[in-house]
Amino acid sequence: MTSPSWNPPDSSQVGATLETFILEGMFQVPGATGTFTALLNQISLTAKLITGRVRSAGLADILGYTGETNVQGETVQKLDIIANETMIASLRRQGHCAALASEELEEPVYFPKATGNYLVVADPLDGSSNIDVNVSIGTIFGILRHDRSKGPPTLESFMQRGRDYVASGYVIYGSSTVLVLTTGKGVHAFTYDPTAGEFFLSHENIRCPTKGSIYSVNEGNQSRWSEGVKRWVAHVKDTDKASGRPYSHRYVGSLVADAHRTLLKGGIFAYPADNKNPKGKLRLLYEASPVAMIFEAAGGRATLGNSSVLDITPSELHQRVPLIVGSTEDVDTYERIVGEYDR
Ligand code: FDP
Repeated sequence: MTSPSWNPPDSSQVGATLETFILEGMFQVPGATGTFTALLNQISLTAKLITGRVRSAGLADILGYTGETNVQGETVQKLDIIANETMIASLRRQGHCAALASEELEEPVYFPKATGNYLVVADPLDGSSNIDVNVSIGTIFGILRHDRSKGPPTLESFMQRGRDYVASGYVIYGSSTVLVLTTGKGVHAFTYDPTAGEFFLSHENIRCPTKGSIYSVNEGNQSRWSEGVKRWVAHVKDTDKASGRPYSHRYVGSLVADAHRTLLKGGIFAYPADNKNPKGKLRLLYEASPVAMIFEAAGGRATLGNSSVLDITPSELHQRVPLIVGSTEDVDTYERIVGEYDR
């Protein structure tokens, strides 16, 4: 028997902790007060706490449904509630976040004692249909600026384009827990080491490949799609050696998992509008905009099908939109084919 040629790296040598990384970033910003840095640290704490609950869900009897439905009309699962409450509790504590809009709450929750000028939008536990079957789920978040000269935040304060978000990220609770973050320039991933209780920089400056070989879409929706979307799916499944087709199909059904794979390996993830969800299924503020910001910062693309996700100013808190993200060439091809048939 040969001895193993690979030893697991000592995570403390792989890179800086998330906290150090954020702090080092802060020192490069003249006049930074530390508020934004502290808010990011609260979000990282939230991710650690939710990781703990996700990892022990089977033991702690918190899997399964509560029997209630959330504002989207979906069945609420116990972990959804736990994740939502964890997020509220950690963001409320230090007063850096003035208000939080969450997928689980009809209206934003305001923190009147807060002095910070940031708002957070979040889907505390994304991919809830995958909780009970041990498949990757996640947390998605965006950080928005609030202009305090206009008074305390209101619902209107959240109606900001993704392009104006200060930062976005997601946490994937997969084979390991990984936090992916951008402040607009560069995308970095931090892997959680439970023995140290820290996120360590594991993927610095992620670039989404310009072209991939995987498409990700819920094919069960085929009969509800427009002609353009049907033609695009037929295209990626066609054989053409020169353009690397047919593509492989992967669909987890948790946005974080499908987006994360697409970000690292390239290709395309699409949740287009269909007859059942004529405006799209995914939520603009706390799903589409944060994910779109990450893809664009990593050199990928994010589109509604014919225009940029990051340029839409929301009109409602829980607004739904189509979302197509991925490698630039693959998203260009989607827009070209769908545009040709769905004028
Ligand atoms: P879920 O309903 O399980 O929470 O946010 C909604 C979401 O998951 C996304 O994570 C996922 O990409 C999508 O819906 C899956 O929808 P379908 O089950 O309709 O494919």
